[in-house]
Amino acid sequence: MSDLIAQLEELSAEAAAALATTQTTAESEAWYHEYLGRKGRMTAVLRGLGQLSPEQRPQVGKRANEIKQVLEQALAEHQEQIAADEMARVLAAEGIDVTMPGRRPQVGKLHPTNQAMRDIVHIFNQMGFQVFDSPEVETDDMNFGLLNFPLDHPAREMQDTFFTTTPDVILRTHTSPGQIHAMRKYAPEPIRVVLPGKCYRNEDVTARSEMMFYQVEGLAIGHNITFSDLKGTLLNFANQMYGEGRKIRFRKSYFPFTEPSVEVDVDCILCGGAGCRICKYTGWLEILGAGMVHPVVLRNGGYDPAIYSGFAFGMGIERQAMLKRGVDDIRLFYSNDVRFLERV
Ligand code: FA5
Repeated sequence: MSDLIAQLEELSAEAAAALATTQTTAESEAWYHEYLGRKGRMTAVLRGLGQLSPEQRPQVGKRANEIKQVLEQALAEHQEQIAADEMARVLAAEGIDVTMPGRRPQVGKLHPTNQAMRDIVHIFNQMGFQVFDSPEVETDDMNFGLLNFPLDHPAREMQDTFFTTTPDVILRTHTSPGQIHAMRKYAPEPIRVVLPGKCYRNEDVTARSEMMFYQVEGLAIGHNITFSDLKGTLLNFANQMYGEGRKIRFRKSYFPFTEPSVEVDVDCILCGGAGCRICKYTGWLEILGAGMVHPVVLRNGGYDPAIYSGFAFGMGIERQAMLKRGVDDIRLFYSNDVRFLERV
């Protein structure tokens, strides 16, 4: 028995010394097969166990297991060291200095139009308005006729239209046709919806006007909805969008689909009403158009104007983003200049 243990000890010492001389992962694996593998030298020595008495076998077996564990542990540590050395050699060859600070990864962010759209929609969601999707390509009737723009009426020229080669099919000039879609879907149920989306107008591009821009439409229809509801809703919006304590003012206006119609201003977020370049020294900034839904439009949507009333409003999203972020040229939004997109 002591003979076998002595052989194991000797093999263990030899294996440990041999392990220290291996320098690559492949060499260390060859070492494993030579000493600890199924056909390795340790297994060969342990074949002698069969000649021992049943009392002696467990003692020798126990010692063999201990030696095996120690060698396996040594192999694992040695292989880790080899891997670290190999990595260091590769890095040194490539000239990489791992102690240098890393480069900040470029992360994307929402486009300012999308950010403003999400802010606006979120505010109205909290007031119980749900998003309603409606098409960007419309019939002339949806965009104008059903919204009470009489044929050949000069009001149509308020919005210069892009026509398509298909007669009567146009790119919508505003999100208001979505009012008809929403009403026809839900009438006679009361509704509160917001309709965000792209609009197109064939007009000269300037610092304030684009050919393609976004609007958010709002529509509430029910019993006893009054102008005060419109005012309360928009004041709440202005406070959340531009900060608590905002004042709003209504100026009379004209839209064929609302009666009465108003344009709504908020007190200048830059000068607080004192007068500055942004508000053109008026103290006020225009933020949207609105009014009570015209009875003809209610009827076209499927609501009886004797029973139902409603309000609607529509705002330009880029214009809201411009006010909030102090951008003075709408053309920057879609010129894809990364410096602008990073700044706002
Ligand atoms: C309308 O489009 C009405 N449909 C709004 C409305 C809805 C009134 C519901 C009443 C009830 P207007 O043409 O004023 O109105 O446009 C509304 C807003 O869209 C403007 O205040 C402006 O913010 C934005 N807008 C209009 N034209 C452009 C343009 N060319 N470029 C960028 N924004 C524009």
